[in-house]
Amino acid sequence: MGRTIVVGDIHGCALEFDDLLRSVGYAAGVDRLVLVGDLVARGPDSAGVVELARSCGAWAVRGNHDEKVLSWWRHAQEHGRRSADRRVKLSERHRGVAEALTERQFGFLAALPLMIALPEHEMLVVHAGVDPSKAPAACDEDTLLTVRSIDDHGRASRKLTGTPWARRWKGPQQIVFGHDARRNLQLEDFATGLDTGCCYGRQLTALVLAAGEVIPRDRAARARLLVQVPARQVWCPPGSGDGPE
Ligand SMILES: [Mn+2]
Repeated sequence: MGRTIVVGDIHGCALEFDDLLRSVGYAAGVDRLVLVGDLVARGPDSAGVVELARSCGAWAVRGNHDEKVLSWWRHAQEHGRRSADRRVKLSERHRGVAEALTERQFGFLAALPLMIALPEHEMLVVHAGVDPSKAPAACDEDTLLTVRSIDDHGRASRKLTGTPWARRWKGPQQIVFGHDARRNLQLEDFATGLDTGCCYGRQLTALVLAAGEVIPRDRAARARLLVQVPARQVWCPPGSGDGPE
């Protein structure tokens, strides 16, 4: 049994995804690769990312950007692409992704769950997070795909104002997530945020656990399990009206 390598939001950064796999010495068929979602959009090569994930047999949870292009594809499957173009509004960048992905790549994204439990590491993986006032399994899809904060009324919110949900979550499971590039790496007692904004020219981050290793609660010990590669360039300029999401 190999290691478990959990990778933050890739967002179409296929070169850096490949750099990271080399950097951790990923062994195909031995190590388990788990992606926190948002494989697509913003970066230059969404299809390349999905293809690499698929060919590695990666596990992944669905992110909000993956879900966006999937909503178009599901409609297209049932009613045709022309109808989908009319009925499912996509931004320019999501339209580009929808045009680039093959049926097989869409099929890979469509099969992704919202949550992956890895009991041997005492860990859950979700894209955005959970509402800390509920059990993870009781959280709705919108929360799992978009939550960032807990507002003044104690409600889960997708906004950056308020307390990071990860700070409020008190376990018992450790939750590993992405989606919050603005807050960058988050190391809380029971949660680890891996979206370090690769598409914005920062880093792509992985958390690497040995077989059966329980994810450490100690933050310094957890930080030592991180591997980062730098972005090759700024793929998505801040201030382009397309800021961290
Ligand atoms: Mn996201």
